[in-house]
Amino acid sequence: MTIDRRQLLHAGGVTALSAALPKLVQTQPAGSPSISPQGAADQTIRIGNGLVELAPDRIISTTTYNGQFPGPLLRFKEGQPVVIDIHNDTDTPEQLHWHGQTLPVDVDGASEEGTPFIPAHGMRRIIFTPGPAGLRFYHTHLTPGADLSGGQYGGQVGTVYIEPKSDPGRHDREVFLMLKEFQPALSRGGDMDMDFLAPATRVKALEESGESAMRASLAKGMPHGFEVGYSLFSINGRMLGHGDPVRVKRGERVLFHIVNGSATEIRSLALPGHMFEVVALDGNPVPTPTRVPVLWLGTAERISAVVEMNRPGVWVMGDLADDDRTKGMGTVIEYADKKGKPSWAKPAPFKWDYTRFGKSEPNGKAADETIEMTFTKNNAANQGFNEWRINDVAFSMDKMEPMFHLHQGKRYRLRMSNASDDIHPVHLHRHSFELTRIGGKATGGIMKDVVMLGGYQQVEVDFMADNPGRTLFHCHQQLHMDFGFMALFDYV
Ligand SMILES: [Cu+2]
Repeated sequence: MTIDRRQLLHAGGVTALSAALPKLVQTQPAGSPSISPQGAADQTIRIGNGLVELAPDRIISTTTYNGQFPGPLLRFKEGQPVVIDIHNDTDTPEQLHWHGQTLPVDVDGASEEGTPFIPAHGMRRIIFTPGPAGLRFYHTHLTPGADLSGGQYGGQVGTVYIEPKSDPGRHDREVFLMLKEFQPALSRGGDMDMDFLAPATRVKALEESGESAMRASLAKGMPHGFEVGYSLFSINGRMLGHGDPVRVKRGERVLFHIVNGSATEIRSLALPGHMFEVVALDGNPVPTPTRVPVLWLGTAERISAVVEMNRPGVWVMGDLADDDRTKGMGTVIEYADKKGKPSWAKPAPFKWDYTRFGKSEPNGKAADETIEMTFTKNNAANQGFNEWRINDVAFSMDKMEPMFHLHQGKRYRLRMSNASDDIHPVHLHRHSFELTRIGGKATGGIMKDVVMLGGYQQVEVDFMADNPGRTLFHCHQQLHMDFGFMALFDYV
């Protein structure tokens, strides 16, 4: 038995007991060291309301983990099971998703896969074996739809770091950065220009179908579908200028672990006069660590990058978008013995190309099966929100039917075609995938769990069906996900 009966009765009574118990028992992996289910948890997380002081005059009230933002940094050891108590002190059932880990469905944290909810004013004790090693994160996994106070618009985001069994250790220290916006509001279009992806190869047929669908919608008098914008921006829960600076010494090699914890935004990051040596994407070491002047992170993407501190001064490390940076999306890097106002300088234009971090020779592994996926936008079709479809089907939260049936042990290729002008950071639960083709360019060796798919572009990723059970695929842009951009895989 993996849950304390008294706690559970306190949590939700008999219904919760019968609903939660059979599944909880399965969460302890076979062969793992036995853990006393009655003992203290390794970690306790409380979901509840909290105040986040982004700046002295910018204190917001939102849902948080343990009353803080970001949630506590959880450090696990690869392969060493952990016991986690998750208490939900709110009035609504919750899901806590362990993003980027290869976990069973009953702990992954997605109701679409069958993970039990953490009941309102209740709790769940879960046990799992963390992995794979590297930078992961945890966040709520609800679909708030038009309610911009819910889901990942709030403060339920925290970093997970799973320590590898052997650490390469080519750095002096680690700094964790969580990028996150607050105070969302609906708008009609007006998104920033997102022309930063390379290669920029567009597929003409996708462009023609997407543009003609949009023209037809506007001709009928439809407005542009809602977008979300924000008025407050933060790194580690502080607006630029209001947090402690990152204090560094000349010659130090600082390993930054950066998480884009946004509900909807794509972020960039630069540190004037410095280069980022990207060593891992989504927590997984890349085949070709490469130095770049600018980082780009789609929603839920993570980057681990080493910066050699060789330009003494006081600097702003921040987003390229002036509007977002001046409203908080930045932090200060301060060298020892240097004082003064932090400097910002816009870097030269730079395109983000995943393949730069891949193998020079793709491995050419064949997939057992290729799954074609086409993403379309139905402009403003759902109460003014864009409706999103995968192969012409908008996901139904009522039916929750799997769209793709897999066979365990096979290697699958997802060939994703974007028939919209939006960038989609698409995410696969419970698996890592290998990037095999980006905008027509072959690559290999880059393992990720989110990839940005550019407007009217194609991306191919491969994954092994090695973690049976329902598996959720979705765009990590909350508005897209909530309005249809999800699909379930299951194994037969
Ligand atoms: Cu999307």
